[in-house]
Amino acid sequence: MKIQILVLAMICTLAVQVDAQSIRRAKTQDIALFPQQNEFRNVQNISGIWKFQKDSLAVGETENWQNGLAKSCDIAVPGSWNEQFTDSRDYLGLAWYEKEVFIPGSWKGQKIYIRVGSANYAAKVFVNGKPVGQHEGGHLPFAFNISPDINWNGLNRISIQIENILKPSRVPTGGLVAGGFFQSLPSANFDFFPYAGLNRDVWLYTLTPNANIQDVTLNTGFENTTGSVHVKVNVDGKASGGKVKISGNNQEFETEFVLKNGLAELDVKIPKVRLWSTEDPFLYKVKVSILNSKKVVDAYQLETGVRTFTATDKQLLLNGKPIFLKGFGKHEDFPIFGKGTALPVMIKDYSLLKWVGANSYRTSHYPYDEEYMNMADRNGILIIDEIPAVGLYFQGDQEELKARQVMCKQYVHELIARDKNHPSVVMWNVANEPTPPNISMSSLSSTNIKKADPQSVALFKELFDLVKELDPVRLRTLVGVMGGPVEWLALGDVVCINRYWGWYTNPGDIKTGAKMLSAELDDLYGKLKKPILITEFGADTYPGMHADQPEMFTEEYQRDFIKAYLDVADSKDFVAGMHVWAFADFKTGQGVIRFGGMNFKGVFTRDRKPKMAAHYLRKRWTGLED
Ligand code: GCB
Repeated sequence: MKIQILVLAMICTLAVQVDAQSIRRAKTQDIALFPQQNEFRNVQNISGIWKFQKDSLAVGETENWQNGLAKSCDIAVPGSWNEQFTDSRDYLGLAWYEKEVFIPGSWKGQKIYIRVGSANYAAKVFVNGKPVGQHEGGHLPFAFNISPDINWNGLNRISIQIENILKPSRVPTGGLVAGGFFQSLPSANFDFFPYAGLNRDVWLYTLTPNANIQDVTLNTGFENTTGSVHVKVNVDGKASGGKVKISGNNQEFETEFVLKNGLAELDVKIPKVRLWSTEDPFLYKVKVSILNSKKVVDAYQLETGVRTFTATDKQLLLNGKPIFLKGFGKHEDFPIFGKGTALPVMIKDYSLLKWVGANSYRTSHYPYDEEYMNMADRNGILIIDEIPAVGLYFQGDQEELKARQVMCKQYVHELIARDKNHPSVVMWNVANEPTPPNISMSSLSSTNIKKADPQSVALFKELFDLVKELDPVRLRTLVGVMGGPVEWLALGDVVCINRYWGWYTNPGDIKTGAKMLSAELDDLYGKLKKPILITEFGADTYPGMHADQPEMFTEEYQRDFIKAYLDVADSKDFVAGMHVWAFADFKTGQGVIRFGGMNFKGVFTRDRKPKMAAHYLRKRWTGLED
């Protein structure tokens, strides 16, 4: 025990030393455009098998591990480190990744960047032993220009130091001194396993040297049968202008633009537009190219769906028509991969979403891999895109609170920079279940909700305002916990709540749970007059457990619980969507409320087999029998 405390103290001291060094931090603008291979740009995916070495005594940097790992083993990238070995499940301290890569001579003269899809939680990147940058926060990419550090005469050593210690100052929050039923190992303040490491791909890519397209922002609309795409182009370097070509549906439109201080904005009209919708997720191609001295010097191609997504006081409207959101809260989670990108699982999940009749999901509780977003665009699935602000609280150390707010703002910047052009993304969510002080199971009644303290309202308002500034068009929300204050919910354009009447309260009593839900919904709508989504409701269900009279943890109870909630929702015209918690069973820490370190509220098992509830939902949402 004493040794553990000593090691932890050393890790913390070193973490502070590392942060104190003046290594540049990642810039948000560098992740705006996903690396692309075309006639001006190159990409090399350097994922695969890397070298890996734990640094539990935090000596790596002083011992120059960035110059080569002496006692490494193999590790797969992408993939969390926790389940790839037999001794690292709960290890969250420092660890190093290393890979030697060859950079082709044809890349000489270009700007060369490294992009890391996600390193959970804090990362420092070295190229040939030299530090090139650092980033905090898992689940979002970061990139650094590494051109000056390239060795053109042989291999290049890429070293990435990662650390995932759970701390109260971090987002999501962890390392709190907890007690009672909610205590878990690792001590996360959130209900999913804090999988660490290089969870997504790593790429090297080039940008054109004198001028490159740095960002493109697309916003779409339509009037009658004419669509419009508002295009904003940001250029880094010397370019005079360029053109935007939009093509699709046997049409092609080209518009030229002039750059002023590296910026141009223009509108492209599309007569007889084919709108993007859940039934017909049609995507137009948008190609931007820029010129210098009449010569094209860079180009970038995106896809866009022309659509609008708005809210009335009761409904959500896709292209002006009411749409009811049917779907789930999900996780990136799979055995052995952990939070590592698992493409076959992604494909399977989209086919199951279609099979069950869902039209939407929430990226609970953090942004997902870019491929999830691309697939949502192509499959007509609507996304509530969430920053990793889960389990925020407002009492206690003010410095920690400030640090968390800084992180939340960074996440908002990075998420919108990365995902702003996806037609599938219809709403930004700034937090899941922030916790008011003194919340307890016995206070979870709609009638005794306490008023929020003004400081917490101000902090959320700051996040909502920032979202509006960065994306004036999309809807904004915050997902509220049972017993949470109404003032937080009031800040959003849409009210999202997670509810477990008949599970965490009134256990075993679905009927009373449904009544309480119904009463609370009426009360909330009366106060807020905005559409309400129930973004979580569900029951842990051990697959294969049955009962003639529905009983908690059986498949019958889960099915009946979900049915009761859906029936309540159907009786209220201001409920605009129902997301079952959860899509699939997922790994959590160990604790008495998580049998086998698992949350079993999935309607699919962790390996994606349907439980009874999944068959029930399919029938209810599609009308189809199996
Ligand atoms: C919640 C949380 C989610 C948990 C879920 C549960 O409200 O948002 O992260 O997994 O409850 O199952 O308790």
